Amino acid sequence: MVIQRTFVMIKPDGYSRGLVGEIISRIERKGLRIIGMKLIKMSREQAEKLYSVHRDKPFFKDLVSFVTSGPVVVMVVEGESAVEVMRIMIGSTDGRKAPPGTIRGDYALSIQENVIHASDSPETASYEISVFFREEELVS
Ligand code: 3AN
Repeated sequence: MVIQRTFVMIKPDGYSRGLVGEIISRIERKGLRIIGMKLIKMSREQAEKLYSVHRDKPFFKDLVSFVTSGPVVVMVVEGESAVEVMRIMIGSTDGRKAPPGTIRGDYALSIQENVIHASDSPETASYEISVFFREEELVS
């Protein structure tokens, strides 16, 4: 058993399309536990921190504009192999290629507007969690 924490964000397109309940249900039904959750309008500073690995990519500016364009739901999700399990549940980055049954496979047709983000490693997870949550805000 490896209990991990991961950072999950329902992006502005997921929020505006009314997919928050569906996504939370999938996470809960899988058996993972939400131990922190906020509905926020992300600041530019938070967005630049979240996507700092993409700072030099041509899509960085657009990406920051997109994630700050409307409300997002940020979550800390905990459970057995939570990082890998959430990555499998969300599907690959390009919604057109993500398999049916995954969140992006079922709800996204775009690379940028792909409904959801989840950390890609335990190290990234602890960094991303720290951008949005203080330890005291998480339930144990
Ligand atoms: P993932 O979200 O699957 O981990 P990353 O980390 O490669 O994918 O990319 C982070 C975010 O950057 C993606 N969710 C997407 O919104 C955006 N992105 C990635 N690649 C592209 C691209 N080629 N064009 C536009 N946006 C992109």
